[in-house]
Amino acid sequence: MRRRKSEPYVRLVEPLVREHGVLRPAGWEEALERAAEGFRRNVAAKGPDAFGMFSCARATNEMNYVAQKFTRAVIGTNNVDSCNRTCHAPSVAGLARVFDSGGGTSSYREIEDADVVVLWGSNAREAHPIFFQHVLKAVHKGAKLFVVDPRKTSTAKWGHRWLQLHVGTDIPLAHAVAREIIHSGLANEAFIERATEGFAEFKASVEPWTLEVAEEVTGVPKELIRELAHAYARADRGQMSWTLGITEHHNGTNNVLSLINLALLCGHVGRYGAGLNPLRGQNNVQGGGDMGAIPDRLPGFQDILSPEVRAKYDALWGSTIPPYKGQNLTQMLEAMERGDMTCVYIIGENPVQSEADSEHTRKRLSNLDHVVVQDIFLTKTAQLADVVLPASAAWCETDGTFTNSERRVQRVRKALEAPEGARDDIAILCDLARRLGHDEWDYTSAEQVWDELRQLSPMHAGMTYQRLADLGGIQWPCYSEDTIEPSFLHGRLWEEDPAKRGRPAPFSVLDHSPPVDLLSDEFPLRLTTGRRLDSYNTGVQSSGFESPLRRGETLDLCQEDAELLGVRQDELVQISSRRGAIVAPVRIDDGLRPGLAFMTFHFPDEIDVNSITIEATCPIAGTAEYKASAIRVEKLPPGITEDDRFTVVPV
Ligand SMILES: Nc1nc2c(c(=O)[nH]1)N[C@H]1C(S)=C(S)[C@@H](COP(=O)(O)OP(=O)(O)OC[C@H]3O[C@@H](n4cnc5c(=O)[nH]c(N)nc54)[C@H](O)[C@@H]3O)O[C@H]1N2
Ligand SMILES: Nc1nc2c(c(=O)[nH]1)N[C@H]1C(S)=C(S)[C@@H](COP(=O)(O)OP(=O)(O)OC[C@H]3O[C@@H](n4cnc5c(=O)[nH]c(N)nc54)[C@H](O)[C@@H]3O)O[C@H]1N2
Ligand SMILES: [Mo]
Repeated sequence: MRRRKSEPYVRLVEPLVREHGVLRPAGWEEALERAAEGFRRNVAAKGPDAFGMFSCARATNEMNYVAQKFTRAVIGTNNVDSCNRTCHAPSVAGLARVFDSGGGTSSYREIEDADVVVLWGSNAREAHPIFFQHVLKAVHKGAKLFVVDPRKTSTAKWGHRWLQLHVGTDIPLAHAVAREIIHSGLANEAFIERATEGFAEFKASVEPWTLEVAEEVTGVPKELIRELAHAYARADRGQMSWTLGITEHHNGTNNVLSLINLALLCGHVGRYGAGLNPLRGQNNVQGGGDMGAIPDRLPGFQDILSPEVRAKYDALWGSTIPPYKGQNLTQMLEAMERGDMTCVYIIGENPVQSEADSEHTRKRLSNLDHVVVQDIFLTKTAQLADVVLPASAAWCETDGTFTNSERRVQRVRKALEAPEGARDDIAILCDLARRLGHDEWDYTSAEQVWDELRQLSPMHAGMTYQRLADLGGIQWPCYSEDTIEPSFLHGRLWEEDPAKRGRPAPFSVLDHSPPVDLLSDEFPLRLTTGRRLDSYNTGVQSSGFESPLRRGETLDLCQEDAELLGVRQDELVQISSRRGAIVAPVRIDDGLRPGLAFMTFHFPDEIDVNSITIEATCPIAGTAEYKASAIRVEKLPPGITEDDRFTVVPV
């Protein structure tokens, strides 16, 4: 079978501006002036909230600090966000609700010392291979690994136990685990009494979820549910890690809260070795949020609604930060549709291919008066822009810091010169700020930016570049230059003295809510989407190379479903949802259950999977339900050929 291959993206080395509908090369002076003028015009016409910033989770902390400062201090709005919205915003929201801080609670070293590790909705073997090495070290030392995933992933193959639940049934499963722990007398009553609140209501709410009921709803045999409950509760050091199988749902935050409930029940938080750890997505998505590239927090996770916090920033920045939360990425896209947001500055994001229901996103962005895209490649999003600005690649061509999932801030050093014609992300932002009337914007080094941040963010205050280099990175919080805090968070919950213990951690009462895109006779199969080791997100940085590992996009089905549909391995089929249709080859995967299909979103130039996903979002966090769409799979109708894989057929 002939397969169409994505072309590699070519590095952007000169700015582009749109003229008579097409992008043409321009000098930096012209492009920057066009970019600045468009922002000026839109803000003058409709006010600062007509502006939106998509900041870059692959770029440094310093660049994210400058991007959010530009949004707040130069433009005057809090409309700034990043791809954290598409993945772990529910983790941050859930953890912050219970513990006042949205970070993962322990360190990689502690995973190695755990005796039970649960990977819930996470394919760490492929998506977090470095973290997974730490898990394997724990396994070698005797830890028991449980994997909760609807697919038998390569991670699940390493698990001692694999719990194959139906997509979207995580709350019933977590509730049944909780009920079993309570009924077996394994709950940590001393911890519950001392450090939590709302246990009685929680206990009553999980009472209906017997092992039998849960087996019926989740598809996981009750013996396995019991085994997970007993192992996790009896563990001295129980580690719970989760990723998008939990968060990318219309009720993602509630899913996260259902796992936090289990840790509270067993006292598996606030101690060395026990913890709750969302494995973050892009290399610096943790740092982007910490730097305030989110609409409701200033750098250091400080509340935008606090007048004292804003006053501190305004004093140093000479700004007037709006006293209300900005729009998150999901809300910004809605504001574009309403006409309330008319200009956007997108740094290192490719929303046209990464957002659910991509046709809808494309329309929303196409309607804007002014779109500026700053990237290292001419992405499909950049192709819609009015101005395209070529940036240097943060990971090898700039100086700065990144923050990983264990909250460790580490130095990044420039190893290569950026190609001639590309400019540093921070330098571009400073130039634009000056054109918008802020002559004082003249950062000459990443360290200068970092030292400004350290003055404002207590949790970073003690991390000088020198210390970061000497210690090989430091986990936040780090309040002063001569101290290091414990590797885990929330030790306060174990304090005897109530004053030191602080706010109790609340249990959450949660309802089961099945996926929004309902299965029906017309759309009888569940499609879940995710990652593979060989490719990266929308493929911009990983497309166009040959490798035996790499097989391009496929529709993965189990043998039984393939036989029912009368289709074979490699046969092209049409896949339709309530949004549209695509054409892709079948791959038989016996790690799937009848009724469940899997695709990635890594090859959108060949097959645009996000043209069929649903954009139902979590009302608390704004994250889309990428993990559950309803589809129909058919043999190719007569007349449709391989070339039609590009066509979105309206249904
Ligand atoms: N190689 C590679 N690594 C990456 C990336 C990449 O593109 N390629 N992307 C990075 C990014 S941005 C992120 S956010 C992370 C994501 O890392 P992961 O979240 O681990 O990756 P996914 O494959 O999206 O989803 C994880 C698993 O969720 C399962 N799942 C689906 N539905 C459900 C459900 O209802 N319940 C449960 N319990 N599980 C379910 C899927 O079967 C899948 O195996 O990876 C990062 N690392
Ligand atoms: N169907 C489906 N869709 C999904 C998901 C899913 O599981 N299923 N997962 C979602 C998740 S978790 C995420 S995080 C998103 C990812 O969505 P995006 O972040 O939109 O996608 P990426 O492909 O990672 O795009 C990153 C862009 O950053 C640019 N870039 C890299 N380094 C730099 C730099 O230093 N400076 C600048 N200026 N640009 C740079 C790259 O060239 C690329 O264009 O996709 C989401 N979409
Ligand atoms: Mo992500």
